[in-house]
Amino acid sequence: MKLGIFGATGLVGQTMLKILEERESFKDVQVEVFASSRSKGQEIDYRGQKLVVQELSEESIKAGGLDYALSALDADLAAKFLPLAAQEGIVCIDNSSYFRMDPDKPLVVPEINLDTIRPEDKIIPSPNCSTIQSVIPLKPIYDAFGIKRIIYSTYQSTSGSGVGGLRDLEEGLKGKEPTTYPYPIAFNLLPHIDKFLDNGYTKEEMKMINETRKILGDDNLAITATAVRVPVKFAHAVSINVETKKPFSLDQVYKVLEDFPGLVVQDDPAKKIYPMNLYTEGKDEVFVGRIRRDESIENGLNLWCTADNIRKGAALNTIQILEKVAKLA
Ligand code: 2RA
Repeated sequence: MKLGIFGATGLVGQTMLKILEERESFKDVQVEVFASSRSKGQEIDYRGQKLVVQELSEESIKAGGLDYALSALDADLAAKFLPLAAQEGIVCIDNSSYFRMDPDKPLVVPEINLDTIRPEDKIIPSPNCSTIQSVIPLKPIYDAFGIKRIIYSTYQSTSGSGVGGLRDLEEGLKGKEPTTYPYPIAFNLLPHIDKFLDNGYTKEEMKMINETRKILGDDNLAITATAVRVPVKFAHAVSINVETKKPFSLDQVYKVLEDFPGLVVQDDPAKKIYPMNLYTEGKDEVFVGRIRRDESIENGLNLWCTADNIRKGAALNTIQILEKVAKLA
C-alpha cells in the first residue's frame, strides 16, 4: 500500500506523520510526502528514513502510483488537487472544509458514522476540529434521549490557525504586533474565527452548526454557536448546553458517556477533576466533564469538553478513517 501525505510540511501534515509512526498498523505502508513548491526537496524523518518532499502537482499525482492520500491542504488546494487524485483512483481522506457539506459525500467521525462511507467514495471529508470533539459526547446523548437544541461556546487554541497563530501568541507575549489575527491574542480573547458571513455568524460557527446536523443525520436540529479564539497553544475546549427530548438522570448520562468509544469522562468537582486544555495536548481521546443539569429548563444539560485539535480534531481523525477504509484496523 502506498500512501501520500498532501500538505506534509504544515502543522497537521507533520502530526499525521507523527501519528503514522506511532501506529503499528502503518509499519508496512510506504509513505510519500507532498507539499507546495516552496518545500520541494526538503527532507522529513520518518521511521528512520528521510522522506524527500515532492511538489504537489497534477504530474506528481499521476506519477505517484498512490493508493490512498491523507490531505492537510487548505480548502482551495483541496478543491484543485483532490478531484484529480480521485480520478487517478486514489482514495483521499480530506481535512479541509471544501467537500464537507457536499450532499454526495459523507462527513466522517469513525466513532459515529463509518457506515456512511460507500465503496465508491474517493474523497472522504473529515469534519472541523471543534465539531469532531463536540459530536463525540453528543452522539450517545442523542441516541439515548434525543436532542432538541444545542448551544455551543468554543474556546479554541491558536494552533487552529497553524504556525501563524502560534507565532502571534508567542510573539504577542513579548509585546509584538500580530500578523495572523486582526488583534493581539496574547492577554486577549477574539470572538472571531474565520470570516464573517451575512447572517452575522462566522464561518467557524456555521461549520459547527451545519456539520453537527450532517453527522448526527438530523437537518432539523436547533443549534447555535459562538466560536472564540483563546491564548492557548494546543487543544480546544467547548462548552455545550443541550436540551434533550426525553427526561434523563445524571447517572444515565454518565453511563452513556462512559460507554462511548474515544471519550473519557473526567468529572469530580470535589477533587477538582475536570478536562483542561493543557493536559489534553498530545492525547487521542476527547475529554468531558462539568456534567450537570441546566436548571433553567426541564431537560437541560451542561457539558465541558476538550480535545487536541491537531490530533483528534484533524490528523488522527483522518488516520482513523483511513485505517478502517484500508482495513488496517
Ligand atoms: C480553527 N477550526 O481552530 C479551525 C481549524 N480548522 O481555527
